[in-house]
Amino acid sequence: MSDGRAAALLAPLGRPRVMGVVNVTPDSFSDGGRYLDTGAAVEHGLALLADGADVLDIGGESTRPGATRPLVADELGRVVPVIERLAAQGATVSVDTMRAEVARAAVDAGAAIVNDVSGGLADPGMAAAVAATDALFVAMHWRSHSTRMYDLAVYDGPGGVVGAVVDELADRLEALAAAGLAPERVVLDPGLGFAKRGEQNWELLRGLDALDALGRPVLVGASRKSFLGALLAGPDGEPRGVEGREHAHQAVIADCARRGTWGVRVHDVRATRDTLAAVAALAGPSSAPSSSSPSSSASSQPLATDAAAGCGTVSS
Ligand code: PMM
Repeated sequence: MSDGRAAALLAPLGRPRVMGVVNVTPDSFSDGGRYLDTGAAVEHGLALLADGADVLDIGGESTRPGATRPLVADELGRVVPVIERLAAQGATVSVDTMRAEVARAAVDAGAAIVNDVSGGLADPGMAAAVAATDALFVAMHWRSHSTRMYDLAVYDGPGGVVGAVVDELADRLEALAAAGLAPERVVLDPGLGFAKRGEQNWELLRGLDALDALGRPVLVGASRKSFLGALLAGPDGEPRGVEGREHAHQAVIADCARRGTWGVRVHDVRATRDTLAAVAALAGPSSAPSSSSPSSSASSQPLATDAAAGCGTVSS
């Protein structure tokens, strides 16, 4: 087994990698049912690539609050054909799964990243399964399946939600290493919206630099999440709907870019690449992209210098 692919995905890029979301599910909170058909999912993935996605994250299980888990066979049937077709077209593919069996099949089908929202907690076989491949592993902060997660959104320790997330991700790194998955193959994610209530998400975003103490690259998934809807609630207190949250999300993206975040998981790739282009331009002329077209600024071309983008953790 070689770590070549994982190392290439971790090489400094000078801006966050853009992971475009392809939910092959009937019930995801923002796009459930739109890409359940293999052809529609592949087409959507290709559109996201054209918009400038560096990675496509293919998921077959919704994690929306209260969601029922699909059968393993159904999850496999949703994601594997989509991964095969997108990987065959040269896309860098990630699989969003909590199941070792799905992770193995996805890597066999061409996935380079296993994105596990449970960080390996949901399936005790996950760490060893990924360790036996050359895939990169995204370990997100998680406390339970979505049916119970809000009961567990309690962060009473002295470090609050930031301290707890750092401590629990440190535990994950240790457990993954004990199961054979080296920290060098792991990206960490604070898990916005997962066992976190509205304000706790903002606290985490404000305190994101604390994750750097763990020495691993960081992925952030804020796109369309309910804490943005709550921020933008109307005078009647009604949260802003999913489609009206993108401008606020792009402010989060700009902040992630400023602090050198390794990756951002997003639904609107074009808006994200536009924001990243503006951030790079603001960082200085030497870091400006060679063209304003997102798809022409290939993922191997830095848009900002590492120093400007603060990418110290990315190359760790
Ligand atoms: N959020 C969702 C699904 N997968 N993976 C990572 N690593 N981080 C996230 O924040 C994350 C994720 C839920 O969002 P969706 O239903 O729009 O996919």
